[in-house]
Amino acid sequence: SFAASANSERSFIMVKPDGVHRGLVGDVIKRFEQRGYKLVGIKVLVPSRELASKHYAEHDGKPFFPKLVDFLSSGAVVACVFEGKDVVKTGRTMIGATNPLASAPGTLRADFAVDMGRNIIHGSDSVESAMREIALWFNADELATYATATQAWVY
Ligand code: FUP
Repeated sequence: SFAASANSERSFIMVKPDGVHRGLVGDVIKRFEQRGYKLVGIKVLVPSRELASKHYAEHDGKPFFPKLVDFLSSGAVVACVFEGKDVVKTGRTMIGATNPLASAPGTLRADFAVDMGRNIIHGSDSVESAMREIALWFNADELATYATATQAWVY
């Protein structure tokens, strides 16, 4: 059934430095577009250590945190906001498990990665995380509102 509120759910999806370095930006965006999700925000930047630390604040204090911040701020990332029905949960399914060796075949991490520290992509793990992350990485005026054919065909 049609539910406008569910269709406007948003997730923060980011191609991490290893994914950009390997030229996988298009592959990641293609998967989300062909599934029927709408790209409403996108930017390329080299994150500061401060931004990387804020993004991964939930891991602050864990043994791998310093290397995680080093890695995320080591090169360019492509930060995206995708919108559509159940995009947070479905996006996580499309991305796969944190450890690519444990990711289901057909997921982005299984198809493109073998190393937990180099798993090419980030996706918000809850609607609450998505709202926090989108506000951290984007200004409100960097997110577009527009119609797509996909909305009529898929939903
Ligand atoms: P995910 O939500 O799948 O990206 O996973 P987490 O938020 O749990 O972890 C974020 C990143 O930290 C992972 F992409 C890889 C890194 N990590 C480690 O290096 N070691 C760990 O034990 C857990 C995570």
